[in-house]
Amino acid sequence: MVRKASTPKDELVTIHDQHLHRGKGGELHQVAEDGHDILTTAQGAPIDDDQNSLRVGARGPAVIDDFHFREKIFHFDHERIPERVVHARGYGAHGFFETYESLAHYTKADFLQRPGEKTPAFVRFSTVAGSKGSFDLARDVRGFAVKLYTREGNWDLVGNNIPVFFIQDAIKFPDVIHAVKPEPDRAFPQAQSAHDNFWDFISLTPESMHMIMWVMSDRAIPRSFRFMEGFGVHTFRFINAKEESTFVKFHWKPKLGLQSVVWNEAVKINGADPDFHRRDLWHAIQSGDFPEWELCVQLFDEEFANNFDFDVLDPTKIIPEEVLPVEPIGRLVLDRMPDNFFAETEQVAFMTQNVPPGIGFSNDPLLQGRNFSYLDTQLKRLGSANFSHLPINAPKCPFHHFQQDGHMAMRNPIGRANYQPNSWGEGPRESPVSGYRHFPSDEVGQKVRLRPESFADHYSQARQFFISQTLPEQRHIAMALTFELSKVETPVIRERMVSHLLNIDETLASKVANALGIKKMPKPADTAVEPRQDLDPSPALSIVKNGPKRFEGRKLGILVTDGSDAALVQALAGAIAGEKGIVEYIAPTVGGVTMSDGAFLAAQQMIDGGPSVLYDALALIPGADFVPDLLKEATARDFVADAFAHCKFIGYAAAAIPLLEKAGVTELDEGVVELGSDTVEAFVSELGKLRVWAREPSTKLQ
Ligand code: HDE
Repeated sequence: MVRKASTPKDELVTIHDQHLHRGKGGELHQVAEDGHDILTTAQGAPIDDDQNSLRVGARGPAVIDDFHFREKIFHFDHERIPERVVHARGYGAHGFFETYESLAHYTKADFLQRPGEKTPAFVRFSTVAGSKGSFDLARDVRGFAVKLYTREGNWDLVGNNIPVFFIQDAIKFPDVIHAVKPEPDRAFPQAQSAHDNFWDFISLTPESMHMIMWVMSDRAIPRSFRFMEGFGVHTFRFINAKEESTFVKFHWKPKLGLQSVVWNEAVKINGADPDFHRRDLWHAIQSGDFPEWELCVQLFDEEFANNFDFDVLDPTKIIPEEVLPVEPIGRLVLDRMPDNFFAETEQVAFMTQNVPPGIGFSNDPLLQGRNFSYLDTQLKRLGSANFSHLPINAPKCPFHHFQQDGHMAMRNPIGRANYQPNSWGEGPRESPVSGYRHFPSDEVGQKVRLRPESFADHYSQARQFFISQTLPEQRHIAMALTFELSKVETPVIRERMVSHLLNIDETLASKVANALGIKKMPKPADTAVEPRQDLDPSPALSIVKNGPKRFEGRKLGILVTDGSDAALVQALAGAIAGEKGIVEYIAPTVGGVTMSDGAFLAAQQMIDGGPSVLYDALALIPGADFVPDLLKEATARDFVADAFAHCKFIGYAAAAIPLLEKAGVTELDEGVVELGSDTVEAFVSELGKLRVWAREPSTKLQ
């Protein structure tokens, strides 16, 4: 019998005459005489003293009866599970997927039948190479794994923020991952591809060249999870009720547009805030600014596949959006952080083979290998075949099967029948009508280890990606290659990479060769087929061309001191709020400042802890009397110099001119704007452009 106790209301319940307290998650706690929750052992025994272990006298030896101490330490000793062998560092959030229109014509997937239907979702973003504790701004691919809890089972779209991959066959996955991870004899470098083993493998693996262009581009240093695309990478199938199949490629498009940082900034962010990406997602969701993506599809049939320039089963190729349009079919909104990181984000088990009826696989050899791998990895990490019993992994629809027992079985079949067929009339049976049916594709052939000839062109789309970039983005690719290869100690590996670049773009190759001090240009690498020069640029591949329309979701850092112009600060903050941007104040101390009108303004950062790399744009509004102090601070000078070097917009009050000069910002451009009551609005409306790339050649960073 459960009845509510009287004090305090709605919190205390009495069950079988025991007074209990209901916690946040609905769980019950034992209650002490004075009303606080009682700490218990895992067996439920209330604990009297959690500060001292049990011993013989105050200074004597510990005794073996101390089951509380023994249990506490035992459990602590076992708190860790193996980190993921790849994608170890990640951050997840809950949300929902909302279907736009019925896709019944293409797929019987239940969650895509009814416009407006919402399906619960969990998403985990990650880096690939680094350990769980590595920094967020590594130059790396980002994982973009989505679990939709549909009414006919979980659908896991385990994608990346880059639409191609390093290798064409899953059998090479251990090699590429071994090569990028810390070298086995020295155990460094952590979370970095800038070392010999990685570039040795890559330079011996021409099929990775298209991916290398993406990984050396700014795609690999995103500003935030919120501003990056996601891709299913492989060709999948939609299957409709008539058992007809349509090929499909999946894309996630962020509603707020694409944005990345520059490398010099990434390096500094890693020092200033190694959790930059997870903090960003946390704050966005906690402040109700829910990130959103559209799920888009490219749909095509066998005929398109047969006529397309490349093999649609080859995961090192894309179908350009200009060739085959990308159509939105629904939206994903992330609106809730997990209650507990370990229970949800760490224990979530994504598996490419989790598909509901209506979604199927193609013969992409990378996808086929992945379908094999993900189940193994969950057993290794989660330690039991019952990992699907964990709430984050369990379907939210009813499920019924005869799987039983094993470590940590939390749900076993009820009744006598645990097999099928049985004579007891008990238990579930298969349904040929509504059950999952694999697409009955015709498959014939010899059992061979053979790479298809249609996978042989490794350079044409690498070139297409490169020529689709704006000039600053091309510069960044050249700089990234130069940086990475400058960390390679073996000259022959550097030269081998340049020989591949020659097949992609000669100017790029010579730029990198010069920057590396290679005196004699190597010959272009041998190619199986002649690289094509005639593929049209695809504007959809550029980040700069697909940036935001306004400053929404971005952060302006305002440098203030005592005596800052209150009216100007208020006008600026108001204009940013109008654009749905975020403002943070950086002051000499985190205690805040007294403004020109005598009002107090709280600061979020002190100058030492809030370098300008943490912001998308900056405003310098110091009080004139306090500028001489700022001029003496290296961090204040770096604040301005970095913002300028990273091509950011800088607004300044006249009082800040000596600071600009001291930071070496003397040649002003359209991105460095004096702020006054008449210029604030115009300054803020320009911020959506994010960077003044025209400034870049004059900075010393390239
Ligand atoms: Fe994965 N991958 N992968 N991968 N992958 C894993 O599964 C694997 C590949 C991706 O946030 C592992 O649960 C093989 C491509 C993401 O929990 C493991 C191959 C793409 C995540 C595994 C690939 C991905 C993983 C490690 C080559 C983009 C993180 C832990 C055939 C389309 C999911 C785990 C999360 C995780 C195997 C290639 C995306 C070992 C064998 C291509 C986003 O099973």
